[in-house]
Amino acid sequence: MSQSSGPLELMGAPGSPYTRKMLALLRYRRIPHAIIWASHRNPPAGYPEPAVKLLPTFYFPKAGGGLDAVVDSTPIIRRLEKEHFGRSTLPSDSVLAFLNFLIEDYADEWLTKCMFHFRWAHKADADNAGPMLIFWNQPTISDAEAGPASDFIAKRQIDRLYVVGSNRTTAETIESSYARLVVALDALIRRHGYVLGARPSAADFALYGQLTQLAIVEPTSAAITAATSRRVRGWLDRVEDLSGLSPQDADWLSRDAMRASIGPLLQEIGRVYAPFLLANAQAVMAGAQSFETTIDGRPWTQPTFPYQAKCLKWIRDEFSALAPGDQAEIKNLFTGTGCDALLAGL
Ligand SMILES: N[C@@H](CCC(=O)N[C@@H](CS)C(=O)NCC(=O)O)C(=O)O
Repeated sequence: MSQSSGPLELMGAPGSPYTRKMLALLRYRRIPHAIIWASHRNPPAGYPEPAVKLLPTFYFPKAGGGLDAVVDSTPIIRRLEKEHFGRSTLPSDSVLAFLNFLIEDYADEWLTKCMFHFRWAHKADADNAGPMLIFWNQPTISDAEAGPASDFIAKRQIDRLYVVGSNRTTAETIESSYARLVVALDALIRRHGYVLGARPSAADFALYGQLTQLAIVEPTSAAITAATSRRVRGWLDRVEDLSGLSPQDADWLSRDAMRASIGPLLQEIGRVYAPFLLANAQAVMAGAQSFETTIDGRPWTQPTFPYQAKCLKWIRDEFSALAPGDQAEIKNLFTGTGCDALLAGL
């Protein structure tokens, strides 16, 4: 276990999008860190357990000694912004900062449906992912043991596809949403290099995390990405390590540049993620175990997800905290994108 002056330790896995999100962010921010490749099923000895066992788990030194096991990448990013100065991933302009929050949330909560779906819904992808999940964790396992272990994990994950809303009816909605995201991302990278300018934001790292799997590991979605945009793959390979970038404040998009470029990504978020968030939050409020709605013109059904009801609340809280002029700017940007529904009544 490290001393408080040592690198910030975290436990994660190469196949975990949120682990990859945070590793790339730590590299960009030049925060000394040490990744422990492990899982909660086989955790490193002597480290505390977090209240919710998710990857990555960060081990923050406690003031009085010892370590605090902390999960959830979005608040951890904000904590790291307070504890480490410079090379911020949060735009200085409040309108851009709000967009950053929304896009990060979309990547973490919607794109991860794409990731889980592409990983397990088609046989060719599941046949690839099963062994990968084993070898990412246990490089020395024998082939004789790896086979049954991989079959076990694949069956468990395939049986859980319904949890994220992946089924025969929703497959087209999920897959076409990923294909459109690649096009929208390509256009942003082409103009500016990153999503919100010539420097990366938390939103870039969130998109990057999911795409380290979707665009590289899963054969079906990797093929879609390569056929649509090799630029996106080039961006991914760069975002992995941006420790040598020298960001300037002027590298964030101006409001004019933002107005001219962010529309297609907002259209995509409004098309799939906004209706999902609203239907899920309504179901949580009604105490329903599951819900049915329409997303992108097709039926959608899945179990309710209380955490994602909080995501909607947090988006609305971020909006409410903006000055009236900034709120008006966001409302203008959202008009006709479907994202306006997220702010109903505000
Ligand atoms: N909101 C969390 C999500 C983290 C998460 O869902 N991690 C996945 C792995 S990528 C996980 O640990 N799932 C539970 C499991 O694998 O048992 C974050 O942003 O860090």
